[in-house]
Formats: sequence, C-alpha cells, structure tokens
Amino acid sequence: MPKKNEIKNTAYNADAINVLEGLEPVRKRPGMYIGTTGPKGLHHMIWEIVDNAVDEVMNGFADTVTVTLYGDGSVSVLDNGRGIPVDINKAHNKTGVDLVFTKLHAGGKFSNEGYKFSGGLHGVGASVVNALSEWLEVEVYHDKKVYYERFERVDDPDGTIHSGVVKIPLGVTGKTAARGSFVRFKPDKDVFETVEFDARVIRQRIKELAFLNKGATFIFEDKRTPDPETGEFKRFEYRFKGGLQDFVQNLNADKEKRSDKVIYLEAESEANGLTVQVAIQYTTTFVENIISYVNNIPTTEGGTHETGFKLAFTKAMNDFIKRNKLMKDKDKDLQLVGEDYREGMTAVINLKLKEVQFEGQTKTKLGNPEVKGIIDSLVYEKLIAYFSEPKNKDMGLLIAKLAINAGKIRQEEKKIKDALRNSKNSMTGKTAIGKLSNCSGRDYSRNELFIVEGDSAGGSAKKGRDRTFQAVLALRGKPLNTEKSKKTDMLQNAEINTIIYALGTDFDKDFNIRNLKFDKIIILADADHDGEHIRCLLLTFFYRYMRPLVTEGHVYLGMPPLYRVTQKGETRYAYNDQELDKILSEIKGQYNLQRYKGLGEMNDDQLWETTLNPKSRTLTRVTVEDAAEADEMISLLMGNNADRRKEFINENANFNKVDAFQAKLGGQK
Ligand code: 1YM
Repeated sequence: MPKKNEIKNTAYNADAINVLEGLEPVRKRPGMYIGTTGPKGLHHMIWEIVDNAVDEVMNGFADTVTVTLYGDGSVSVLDNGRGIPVDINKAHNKTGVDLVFTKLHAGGKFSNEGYKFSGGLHGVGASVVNALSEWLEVEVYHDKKVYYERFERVDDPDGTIHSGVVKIPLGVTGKTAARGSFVRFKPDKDVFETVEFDARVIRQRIKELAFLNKGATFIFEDKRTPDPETGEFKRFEYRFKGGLQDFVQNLNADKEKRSDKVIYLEAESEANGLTVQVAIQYTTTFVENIISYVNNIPTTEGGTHETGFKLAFTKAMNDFIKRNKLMKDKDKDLQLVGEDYREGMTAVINLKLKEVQFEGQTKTKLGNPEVKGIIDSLVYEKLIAYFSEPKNKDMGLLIAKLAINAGKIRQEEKKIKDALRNSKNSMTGKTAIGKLSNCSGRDYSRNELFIVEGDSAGGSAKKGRDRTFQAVLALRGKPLNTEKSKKTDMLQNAEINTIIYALGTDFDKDFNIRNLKFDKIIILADADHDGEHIRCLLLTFFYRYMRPLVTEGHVYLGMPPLYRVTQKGETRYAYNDQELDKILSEIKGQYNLQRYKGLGEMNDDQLWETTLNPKSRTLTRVTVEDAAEADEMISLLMGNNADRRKEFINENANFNKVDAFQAKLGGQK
C-alpha cells in the first residue's frame, strides 16, 4: 500500500489506491498475463495496445494505425478512431481512460453498443501494459481538445514497487482538429529479460494487419537510430486495397503460379454475426499452404474454421467435376480426396467472430464447434456460385485437372512407398540405418538426433557424442530442395529418406508425431553461407512436411563456437566476435588463437565440449516463424524472379534475413 503523501494529487488519491491494488498481481506474476517476460512478451505489450486501435479499424471508426519506436526505449501507438472515452463512467466513477489503463480484465468495454469483434490473444488489455511499464502516457483527441494522462511506476522507500500509478491525472492540455487515441509507454526493464524491440517482428506484424484490414493504413516508424547515410529514420507504410487477395499474391510472389487469378469470397452469417473471407491461388509447388486468422490473430494450429473450409472446398469441387463430367472412364477407380484439391493451393482465411475459444498447445487453434458447419455451408454456397459464373469456369477446370493429376500421383506414390517398405534393401531399411549412427538408448523423450553438415564433422560427432542418447546423421551434400520436388523424388532422395526413416514419423499427411523417436532434432551446420543454405533447406522440409515437429518445439539449431583460445592448458571458446574480444581483453600474456572455419576442424573432444554436451552447449529452438522465414527465403533464392529477388534484398537491406538468421546464431549464447 502506498503512503498517502506520495501521491501528489489528493483528488486522485482514492482512485490511485484502487489502481495500486488493482495492478499489483500483474507485476507479481507478469508471465500469467503476457505469457512470458522474454522477447515475445515484450512485443506482446505493443500488440495489446495495437489490438485496441485495430478494434477501432475493424468496427469502422478508424482507418490509420501508426506504431513508433523511440530512442528512449519507449513505443507509441496512434489511431484516428473515436478516442478512448474521457467522460466519467458512472458505474465505476472513473474516466474511460482510467478504466482502460488501471482496471484489470477491463474486458467489458464501456458499452457493447456498436462493438463487434475483438482480437487479443490473452485479452488482458491495456492495464497490463501499464502495470509492466516504467511510465505510460495517453492522449485522446476528442471534441477539438487534447486530453492527456500520465502513469508511472512508484518505488516506496521500503523497496515496494507500485506500477501504473496516476502521475498526471486526465486533463485538457491543448486544442486539436484530429480525433483518435495515442498511447506511449516504456516497458519496465526490471520486468523483461530484454527491452530491445525487434523492428523486423513489428514490421512483419504491421504488414500482416494491413493485409487483414483491407484499405486501412498501417505505419511503422523506427525512430531509434537514423540511417547513417541519409540521416532519416526508417518508415514503412502499408495499405492494401485488395486485402486478402493482395496477401495471397504476396505469399506467392516468388512462386510460379498456375494462374494469376485469385479466387476471393466473402460471406456473413446473420445468425452468428460471423464473417469469413477467403482468398485462394494455385502455384506449381506440391504443397498446401493454408494460413488462417481469427479476429486478426494467426491460428497457426488451425481449427474448426480451417476444417469447415476444407470440407466446403472438397464438396464444391467434387460437384464441379461431376456436373461437368470431367472424370474420364479410365479414371473411374480414382477417388479424389481433399488433399488432391489442395496440392499447390495457397489460401488465406480470415474469420471475424464474437465469442472466440482458442485451444491447442499454443492457444492458436480455433475451438468453436459451431464454426465448422457454418463455414462449411457458407463457403460451399459461395464456391458453387463462383464456379457457376462463366468467367470463372476456367478456374474450376484448372483445379479439377490439377486434382485429378494429384490423385493419380498419390496412387503412384502409394505403390512406391509400399514397395520401398517391403523391399529389404530399400532406403527405408538397412541402407538408411547404415547412414545413421543411431543411439543405443530407447528413451525417446531423451534421445537426440544431430543432423550434421559434412562427413568430417559427422565423423567427429559420431566419435564425440554420448551414444546412449545421441544419434548422428551426417549429410554428404546439400539436402534436396523439397519445395520444388515431387514427393516421389523426395522418397528416393537418400538424405531426406534417411531423416524420415530415422525420425520414425513418416511425413506429409501420413506424419504422426507419436512415433517420433527423438525429443530433439538438432541441426549442426557451419556459420557460413553453405551452412545457412543447409539450415534453410532442412527447415523448409520440416516446415512443409513435418510441421508439428516445429510447432511443438522439437527442432533446434546447434551452435558451434567460432574461436578457441588456449593459454597455459586452459581453453575457452568464443561464439562470436564480441565474445572473442572479451576473452582477449581478459587474458594476459601469450595465448593461442584458433579460428574454426567449419565444424569439420573440431576434433571429437572439442565438439563434445562445445556443441554436443547438454551441460555446456547452447541450442536455439526453432520457432514456426523461423521456419516460415526459411521457407520464404528458399522460395526467393530458388525462384526465377530476379526483380523480386532484388526488391527483397533492397527491402531487407537493414533487416536482412540471412544476416538476422546468422546474428541469431551468433548472438544467443
Ligand atoms: C492507441 C490505442 O486504444 N483506441 C481506442 C480504444 C477505445 C475506443 C476507441 C472506444 C471504444 C468504445 C467506445 C467501445 C476503447 N475504449 C474502451 C472503453 N488505441 C485505442 N479507440 N468509444 C471508444 O468499445 O464502446 C476500451 S478500448 F472500455 F473505455 F470503452
């Protein structure tokens, strides 16, 4: 409890005390409110405020949202909506602003009138952001006036910390013609592991929000450090008139298209007040890429909306094929299945829903059971209408042709697979085992598989490992680029085949994580361009064909050191240049410095000590975002669109993904 005299404005005393009581639990257990105090939680702070601004956009009151990073570690969000209410709410005897920023679970908005959809993964709201900030300022532009309020963290002499305390109560500070809300805050460095915002993460999300909210403008400004050459700050402005259609085209930008046409449909269920938008385009890849959102939140684990969509699509296409008699007599045994229609499909689904239930490992799976049937019938109806328009018939014919082809290949693959399974000297049997140096233990929850670049590093790893739980697979060359390959080729590629066999899970639609024989799959590649390429190819494979491995956190990047410093029999390793500088500044006298150009230069003891031994090594867990990024990079590097590649490199001049990837490898010790 605060001492009364510490709060300057007596009129606000009562409120302030309430506030302190209200926000205390958040500071005590930040993880409960934002999931983690790591980088993800830090960025979550921004998204909580952005959510409120985007709600204004979704409900038609605002059309511009700006996120700005500042040199003092603070960040602001601005919208041009109605403005957070500044009048007193009678029930609570507080202003709207105070309620929003000081009342926990102020999930119940002022009024439900005109309020439709809301995002917010945790729905914890702006008060949590306030509680976890050193300070937070709000400006509301309303009725030609600027309203301002400031909250701050207060430290008692006895060390007790109160955050989110009203420092300057809400009052009018000026005039304005604008309307909207502006929130600026500085995350508390005592709460978060890091308070460094990642511009790439923010820019990516801002762009995504622009795709999902068609016509609205989303701006990201990084005012932390000016460009050394131009002296200007980086600023990105996104506005997509085509919304989801632009999104799909952007996803496929570096891929070869079956047709430039994008199928787009939009439907609304009056009864449930639910709306759904879908955009679909076909590429020449052999994979299905469905991305879905609910109220602007990515549903990475899918859910009932995706299921409903797939059901509808399969039914509509089955109807189309029947109605147009597209199945030849000789194909009469061919039973097309849903996957046949989705090979090469890129689709984005955006659902707006009032009462959302998230479930799954990472709470990114839509659970609402009623949604499946609603989406199924809404989308089915729209698709039937779409394909019956004469101008869209070509699209239906194209998809039918692709699906029939895919169905035939599926049958063929099954034959090859069965044959491989049954044949004794196949890659799935002895040969595969020969390439894999398996571990002896059978505790799958402890076992680790190292996929190692090159034979010589592979050899060291085989010698250096603890063979009771560590298996090693040495890659000869580069693994196959699985994005451009047919599944039959993949099955016949030794590297890929061995990985599939070693993991025990099978792949693609037959993938089953319950058969996984390793808890960790650790990619060990050099910190150079080749190594980067290998990492990307493997991640692309896992992302495309064994995604749960990634989403459930089984895939890791090992991190070998770059330098070895020895002095008088004592050895130290440096994983990046800064670390090397630090070590060298600490030691006096003669020393010996070795720079590892690759994993292959390490002997088995050194490899064990630095990279294999769970007690001393450093691993980086691969996130879905990392893997998706790798996938995007592969598309780009492999793609034949030189202009796009150039554009990409320009766009990413300061956020270079390759660099970022490498920085990540070198930076996390
Ligand atoms: C920079 C962040 O928070 N904008 C924002 C928030 C609200 C409103 C408008 C708003 C909502 C409603 C009515 C309503 C919020 N108001 C509340 C609460 N941008 C930002 N813009 N009038 C204005 O939902 O009915 C919570 S958020 F609860 F006070 F109404």
